[in-house]
Amino acid sequence: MNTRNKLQAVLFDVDGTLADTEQDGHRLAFNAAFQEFGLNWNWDIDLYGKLLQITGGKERILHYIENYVPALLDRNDLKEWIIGLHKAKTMYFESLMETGRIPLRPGVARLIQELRQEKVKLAIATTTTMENVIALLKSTLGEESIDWFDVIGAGDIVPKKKPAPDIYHWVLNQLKLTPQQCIAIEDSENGLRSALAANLTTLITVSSYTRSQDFNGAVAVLSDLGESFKPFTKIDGMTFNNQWVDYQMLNKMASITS
Ligand code: XBP
Ligand code: MG
Repeated sequence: MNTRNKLQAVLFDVDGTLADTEQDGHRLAFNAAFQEFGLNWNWDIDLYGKLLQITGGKERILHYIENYVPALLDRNDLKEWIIGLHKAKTMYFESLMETGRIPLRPGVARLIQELRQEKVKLAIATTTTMENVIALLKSTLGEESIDWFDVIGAGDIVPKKKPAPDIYHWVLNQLKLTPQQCIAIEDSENGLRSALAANLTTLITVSSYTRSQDFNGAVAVLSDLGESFKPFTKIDGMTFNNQWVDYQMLNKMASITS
């Protein structure tokens, strides 16, 4: 193994990767905000799946308006109005997270602890709003877990959201690491395109909305990170002699692909 390329950091996506937050988290928060604003919009499970092609909540609302309620485009305060609506959505999402109803996905907590023990840096590269990341980490791993991450890149910190590579470039820059020293873990095609465009070896753990997407270019596509008592299922990509994703497997991935 080329020790020069030893794994230095793991860059985690949030929505769909750390936790399955979309269907019963973000979607419900959007609908609650719509209700608060007196809108008769309802993003059902199917429609929300289609809208997920557009990353970012504010961008998703604008896309919905353009395609489903174009009369609203005449509002001259549209941008501010969307910002207000999205702020309400973020508050609903935070309250939902406080209930603790959305758990981390299999293997996530275990892998995070293992990487900390191995002194591998942890980072987050996500499209979602920072408040959402904090709320999810607090409710699942506890308040102190926020400090376990060396860098958290979230939301509007970069102008172009995934599939643009900007958020990964930003995080790598903050970490002062090269892509060859890192692994990205993603759940969606948009996330994969973003990470690959930043030259990152990318592992996919599919989530409920993303399992039939195109993951060409991923080092491996797995059902989840797996646990010793509940191994992952390999869907595509390279085979590693592991049944759950651990430090050693990620290190192998980083050295093989760099
Ligand atoms: C996640 C997203 C986010 C969330 C909502 O994509 O697209 O927009 O759905 O978050 P990824 P906000 O997992 O690829 O980062 O409403 O806070 O934008
Ligand atoms: Mg995701």
